[in-house]
Amino acid sequence: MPTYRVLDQDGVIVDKDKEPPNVSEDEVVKMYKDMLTVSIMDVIMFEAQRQGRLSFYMVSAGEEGIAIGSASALSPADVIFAQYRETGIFQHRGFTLDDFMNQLFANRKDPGRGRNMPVHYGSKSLKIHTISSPLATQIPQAAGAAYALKMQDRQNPLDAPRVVACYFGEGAASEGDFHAALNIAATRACPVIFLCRNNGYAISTPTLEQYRGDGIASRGVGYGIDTIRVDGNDIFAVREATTRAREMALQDGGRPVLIECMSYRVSHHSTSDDSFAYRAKVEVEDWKRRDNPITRLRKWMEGKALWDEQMESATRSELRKKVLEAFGRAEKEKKPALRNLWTDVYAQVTEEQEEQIAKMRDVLEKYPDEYDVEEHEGGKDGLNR
Ligand SMILES: Cc1ncc(C[n+]2csc(CCOP(=O)(O)OP(=O)(O)O)c2C)c(N)n1
Repeated sequence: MPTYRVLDQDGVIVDKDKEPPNVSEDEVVKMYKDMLTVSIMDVIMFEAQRQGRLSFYMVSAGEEGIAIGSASALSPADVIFAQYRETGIFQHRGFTLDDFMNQLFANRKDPGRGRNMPVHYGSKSLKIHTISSPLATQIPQAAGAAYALKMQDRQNPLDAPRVVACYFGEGAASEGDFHAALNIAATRACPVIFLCRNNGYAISTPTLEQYRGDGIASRGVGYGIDTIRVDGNDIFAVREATTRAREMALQDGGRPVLIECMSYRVSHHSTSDDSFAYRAKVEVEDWKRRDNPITRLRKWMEGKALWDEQMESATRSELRKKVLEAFGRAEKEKKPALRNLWTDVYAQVTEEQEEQIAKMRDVLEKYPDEYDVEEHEGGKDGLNR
C-alpha cells in the first residue's frame, strides 16, 4: 500500500498542483509549538528519571507529528483512547504542564492519586481515557465506546455527532484484542478512527519479526475497513487523513477507518530500556539526521516566513523555562494522603478495608523510625476518614 505524503523531508509540498494545507497560520504555529513542548519536556523528564527524581518516563521523540497532527483534526467532543506514546494529544487538547507534572510526580494533585505509573495520563474533561499499560486493551474499548456514541448520537440528533479516535503501536496490533476490535467495529459500523503508529519496533522486536504482511494497513482491508497509510513524520498528511477519516467515520450511520502512520522510534522504548542492546547506534543517528516531523514543519514555516531562527530560540527558552517551573512546583508538592491506597476501589471504603487501614496505622505507630510518611499529605493522619 503506498504512503500518502503532503510535505517532503525538506518541508516542500510534494504535489505542486495541490491546494496548500487547509490550516490557518495560527493553527500551524500552535501545532509546531505543541510538538516543541512535548520534545522539550521529554528531554527534561528523561534526564530527571536518570537523576532519580521520578521512577519512569517514556518519550515520543520522532512521533510528535502523529499525535498532534491527528488531534488537530478531531473535534474537542470526540473521545480518545491512546497507548502511551501520544503525549502530544494531551498537549494539543489543553492538558497543562502542571497536569503532566502532577501525574509524573504522583503528587496529591494527580487526579489518579499516584496509583498509576508515570505517563499514564488521563483527563475526563478533555475526553481522553486514562492510559493503561496492558497493550491493546484500549482497542476493543474504543470500538465499544464508538458503538455507544453512535447510539447516543442517534437518540440526540440535534447534537453534533462524535467519533472515537484510538491509538496503538504496530506491536500492540499483534494482540488478539486488535483483531476482535476491528472486526466488531466493522460489523457493527462503529464511528471509530484506528490510528496505528508504526515506528518499527515493539521494545526490542523489529517489525520484520512482528509480521510478514504489508504492515498493519493490509489488515484493515482484510476486515473490510477503509484504510490509508500515511507518512507519520508529515504532520499535514496525518492531519488531512484524519480530517477525511472523521468525515467518513460519520457517513452512512457510522463506520471505522484505519490510518497507519509510518515513523521511527528514535528513542529508547522507555527509561527502562537500552535500545543499543538490539539496534545499531548508526541506524538511529541516520534516522535523526534524515527526517523528523518537527524540522519538517519548521522548514515549511520558514519557507512561508512564519518562523525564523530568532523565534525558534526564543520559543525554546520560554518553553524550557515553563516546563522547569511546572517541574519545580510538582516536585515540591506533598504525595497523596495514605488513605488513597484504599479509596476509589469500591464506592465506599469497606469494613475489610477499614481493618487494613487500622493495621497500617498500628504498624506506623509501632515502627515510627522505619516509615517516613511525612511526605504524604497529613502524614499518619492521612489515614483518617
Ligand atoms: C499485554 C502486554 N504484553 C506485553 C507488554 C509489554 N510491553 C509494553 S510496551 C511493549 C511494546 C509495544 O510496542 P508498540 O505497540 O509497537 O508501541 P511502541 O512502544 O513502539 O510505541 C510491550 C511488549 C504489555 N505492556 N502488555
